[in-house]
Amino acid sequence: MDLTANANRGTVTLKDFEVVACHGVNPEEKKNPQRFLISVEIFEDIFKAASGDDLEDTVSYSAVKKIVKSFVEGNCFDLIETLAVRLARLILDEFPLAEAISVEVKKPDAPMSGKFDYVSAKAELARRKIYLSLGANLGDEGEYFDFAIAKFKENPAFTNLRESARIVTEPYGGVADRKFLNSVVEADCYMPLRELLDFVHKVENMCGRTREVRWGNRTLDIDILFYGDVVCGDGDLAVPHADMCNRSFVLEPLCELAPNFVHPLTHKRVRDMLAELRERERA
Ligand code: PH2
Ligand code: MG
Ligand code: MG
Repeated sequence: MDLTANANRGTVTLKDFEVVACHGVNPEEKKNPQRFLISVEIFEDIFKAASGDDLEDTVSYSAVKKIVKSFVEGNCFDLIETLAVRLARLILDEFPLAEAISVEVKKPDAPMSGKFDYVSAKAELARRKIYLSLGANLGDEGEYFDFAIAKFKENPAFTNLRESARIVTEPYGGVADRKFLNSVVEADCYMPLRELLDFVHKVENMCGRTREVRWGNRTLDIDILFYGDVVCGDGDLAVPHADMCNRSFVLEPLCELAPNFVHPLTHKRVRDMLAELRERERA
């Protein structure tokens, strides 16, 4: 984790908590329980907890310990990677105050030859502010929007979800010839970026299938505008969205939610991107 970004945050940790359980690829490991040492590091605003000296304002390490014990004992995975990732997600689901997490699973008695301290797997997950653009120009656009919002809300990886006002916009780009409904969604999201892309494609497809029967053409489009301050140009995945500075149907609802969000490449605020677009449109 980046120490400077967390310099006024803090961590609560549980280190090498011992649980005896049955994870492993080996059939014997599934039969004979062995030791697992679990370390959890939770990144949060510990200064808030300290100022009120109140357990309600922090993540209780004893509550974390309880969850770790019951999850590690109550499951039986082949891989310690699976155990680490599933635990990390579960703890973020349970504790909204946790902003990021690192979970390390050590297996000191792994059944293999040679002298070693332990084998281990570590999972790191962080919640990031994400912004998504919703657009549709066929069928009952509002219904698709409602469906997508419901899908996001029922997935625990998304918290603090907000949608901008929905606006009717002229088609942009010279291909579509019907007006669009557009909005922007903000959320805190701990899904890795690839998984988020797969998830929004799944939601689009779910609408697409229904729509093909009921409305004909493809309608709901969900584009990732920002994924925290991450910059990614990986094949089909370009984040931040490459054309957002030219799209008032994106910048207007985005500005309603996050006027001061800073573009990680251009370092421009959303409000300034919108003002510059208006200026170019007038010229
Ligand atoms: N989406 C497009 C192309 N053009 N125009 C508007 N107004 N709204 C959109 O969502 C939109 C568009 C391709 O995704
Ligand atoms: Mg699009
Ligand atoms: Mg798209």
